[in-house]
Amino acid sequence: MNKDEALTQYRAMLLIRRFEERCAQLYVEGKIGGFLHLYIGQEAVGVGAMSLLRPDDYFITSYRDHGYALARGTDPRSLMAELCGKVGGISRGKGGSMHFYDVPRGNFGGDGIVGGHLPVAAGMGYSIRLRETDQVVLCFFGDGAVNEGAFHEALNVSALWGLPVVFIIENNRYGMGTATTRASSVKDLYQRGSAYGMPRTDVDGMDILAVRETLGEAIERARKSKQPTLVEAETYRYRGHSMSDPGKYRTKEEVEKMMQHDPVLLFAKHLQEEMGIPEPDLQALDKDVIAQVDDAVQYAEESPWPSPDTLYEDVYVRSPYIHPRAAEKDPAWRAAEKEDRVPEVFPAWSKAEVES
Ligand SMILES: Cc1ncc(C[n+]2csc(CCOP(=O)(O)OP(=O)(O)O)c2C)c(N)n1
Ligand SMILES: [Mg+2]
Repeated sequence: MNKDEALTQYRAMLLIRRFEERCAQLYVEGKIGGFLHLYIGQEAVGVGAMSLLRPDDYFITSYRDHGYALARGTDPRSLMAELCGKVGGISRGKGGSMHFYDVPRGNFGGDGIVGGHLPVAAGMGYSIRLRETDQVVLCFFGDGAVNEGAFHEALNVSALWGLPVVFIIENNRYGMGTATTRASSVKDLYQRGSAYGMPRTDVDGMDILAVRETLGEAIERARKSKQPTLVEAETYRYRGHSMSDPGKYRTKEEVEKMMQHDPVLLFAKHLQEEMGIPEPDLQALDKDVIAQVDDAVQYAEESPWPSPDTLYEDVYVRSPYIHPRAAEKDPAWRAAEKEDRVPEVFPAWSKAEVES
């Protein structure tokens, strides 16, 4: 990583932190409604992961989803407007915090059902195989999702069919108020991959450099060898599960102790000590990020509310998959039908294809 790349990633981590600090304020002021789950403390995972993707790669996430979008380059203005339910939002204000999408950036959205998006990630990987491209899918989820049936279904089929998906558990030690140790029969969650013969590993999720190294290998394996990987990133969320969490399941001392390994501070130290970047430069960057967030808030506040006439828009996709009888006459359905079948014998990738 050269200096420019390192500073870009540092800026992305700061942007997530400052953006979400403002989100918390806006929520208290009643300007953001619904649920709001903050990613603060986990920035190294999302930023490290996004820094490795190609523009044509995909990702899909749980409801704790703002950070990945910002790291992937979604405009903070359109994200803030989305969280405020305004028309200028990336999903026209109808997705909100948990359900916005940014398909041009390969963002297939947040999902409120724990583990519900893992089979979707497998489907995305399957579509890559059918189209015979070398894209990859990153699928982010929490430690709580590993106890859902969908996790096991998705891992099994991904290993069986050789789907190019990297499954990333962000073990932040709690699923709502339940400690991971009270919910999982095994301590090392990544070892669950052994049941499906899947390559697996864990990584310090507070250290962006370690995250980049580990995920870099997993992404390469998906791209070149069409093999999934299960990665467990050990991390910590500083804020409550959502804004309504009283936090009685952990002590203040525990949170403070974890904050000593803050991913932003850790990376700042690396930038100063190993890359010779002076502290005032990092402070100037922080000021600039704060100004960018102020601008995003102003944009969101000035953006209008969606008109009531649009209430029934964007609910269903007019798709042959949803209306098969009507779609019989539709040429798109006949084309789609071909892709919609799982072949009896899944075509093996030839050695030449893998190596090319
Ligand atoms: C299938 C399902 N069960 C329960 C819930 C309620 N719920 C929402 S978030 C959550 C905790 C998930 O924790 P984890 O997967 O560790 O993610 P984190 O919030 O820590 O990022 C639960 C139980 C849900 N949304 N979906
Ligand atoms: Mg968790």
